[in-house]
Amino acid sequence: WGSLGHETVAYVASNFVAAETKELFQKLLYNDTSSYLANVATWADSFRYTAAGRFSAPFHFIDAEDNPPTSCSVTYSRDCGEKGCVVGAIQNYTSQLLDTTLPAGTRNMAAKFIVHFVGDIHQPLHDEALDIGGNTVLVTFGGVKTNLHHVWDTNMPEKLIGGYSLAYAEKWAETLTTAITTGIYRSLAASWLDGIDLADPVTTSLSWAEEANAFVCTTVLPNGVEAVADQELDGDYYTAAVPVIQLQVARAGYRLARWLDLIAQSVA
Ligand code: DCM
Ligand code: DCM
Ligand code: DCM
Ligand code: ZN
Ligand code: ZN
Repeated sequence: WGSLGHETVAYVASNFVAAETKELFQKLLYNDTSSYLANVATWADSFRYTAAGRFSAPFHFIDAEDNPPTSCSVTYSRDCGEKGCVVGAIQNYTSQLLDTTLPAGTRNMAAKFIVHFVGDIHQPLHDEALDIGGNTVLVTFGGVKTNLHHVWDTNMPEKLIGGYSLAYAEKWAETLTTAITTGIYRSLAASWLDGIDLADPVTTSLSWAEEANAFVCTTVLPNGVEAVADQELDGDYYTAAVPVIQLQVARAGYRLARWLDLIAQSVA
């Protein structure tokens, strides 16, 4: 996701965490405002472009070597590369957050990574190898030349919400929070936490990756790459994508809240 998606995931999570979780993460992040998670949500995207942060570039995705739209799947052994992947990163940085003997700076960085990666794993094209997660599929959106990955990360979320500032993210998060507590997701949200297990971050996050990757077959590339390449996607394609974007950002925020709660309970 772009900054709007990541900050919205963070605000949704802030709306559901326990008081003790908020206290722990405000301390780890040196931020006593209500935006303590949103303010660090895009840090990992700046860090990966620095010399010191290059190692973390593969941690933003898992390159599922499946065959959309005929067949979608994610397998840890097949798809998590030598240099790592988002599933392995969630495991590693979760374990750092659980180790209270580590230096504060290490756990600060781990917290920033977890907030970001739980967002990215819910973006369907972050769980797909084909065409480098859609980055080499050239398309237009509203007449502007871009690529399929960027359309999902940024163009479609920003068209839906109307901007990308922190204030827009906070507003989108309020809408999704209401949908979770009293609206269209009310009867579903509990099941989003099925199988969540702090003792097994790989199985837990792989299930999130498989669920997102399934949308590559149904919604991202329902008729294959040829059907979207060089096409204008601000039309029926956008209309079909919106419910998936809303759902995936809501799920990411709700699951991030529970993941941080489980960490806070474990170190208490
Ligand atoms: N940004 C965004 N959506 C846009 C334009 C920019 O999410 N339509 C993000 C990308 C950068 C930050 O805002 O992280 C600053 O962008 P810029 O340098 O283009 O102002
Ligand atoms: N991005 C960028 N430069 C930065 C920070 C962010 O270009 N310094 C943008 C490029 C991608 C976006 O971050 O569109 C999303 O990356 P990801 O989906 O891994 O979060
Ligand atoms: N990306 C991905 N899968 C890949 C490579 C990159 O999901 N195999 C994502 C990370 C960024 C965007 O695509 O969100 C652009 O990546 P980069 O800046 O590395 O080109
Ligand atoms: Zn992306
Ligand atoms: Zn990222």
